[in-house]
Amino acid sequence: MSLAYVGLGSNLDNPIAQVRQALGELDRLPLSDVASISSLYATPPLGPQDQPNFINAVAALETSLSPLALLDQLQALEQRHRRQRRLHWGPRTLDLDLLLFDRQALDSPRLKLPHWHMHARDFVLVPLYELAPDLMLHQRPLGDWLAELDSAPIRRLTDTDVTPAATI
Ligand code: ROI
Repeated sequence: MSLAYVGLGSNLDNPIAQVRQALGELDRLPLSDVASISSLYATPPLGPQDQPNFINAVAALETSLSPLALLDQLQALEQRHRRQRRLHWGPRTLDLDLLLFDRQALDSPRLKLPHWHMHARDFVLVPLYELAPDLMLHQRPLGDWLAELDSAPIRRLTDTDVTPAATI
């Protein structure tokens, strides 16, 4: 069994529902179970500003899949959400990023572990820190990376934003 962390993001077609549905779907992937999920966060877009805010979250996944088999599953899941990605760094219905896979470091054309630039993205680090405050990233504690970021614009959704989920 391996422990993988997956970043979720959406800013189209009811993003809260997209992310919550995807969390349920992650739990149903073959040889995989969701071990924990972060809160959902409303985050200002990185990249072009003329697009809606994103909803971001992170899930911890226990899996017996290999990193590339898991990546295949995540990409198939994105396609099932009829992912739209017409513009580079533009709005999307669902993004699933494989952030970490145990302590593996990988630098292949299809997959880089840890995920490229995650150490500089508050919409990844803030939910990840919720799940794994003791995690090390590139030999530094997650909290040190976070301290360097201005995560002020990120807003954790509360029960008034999100009605309780039926299944997760
Ligand atoms: N911005 C935010 N806030 N959250 C994302 O998940 C996200 N994903 C992206 C780009 C367009 C770079 N910006 C983002 O792919």
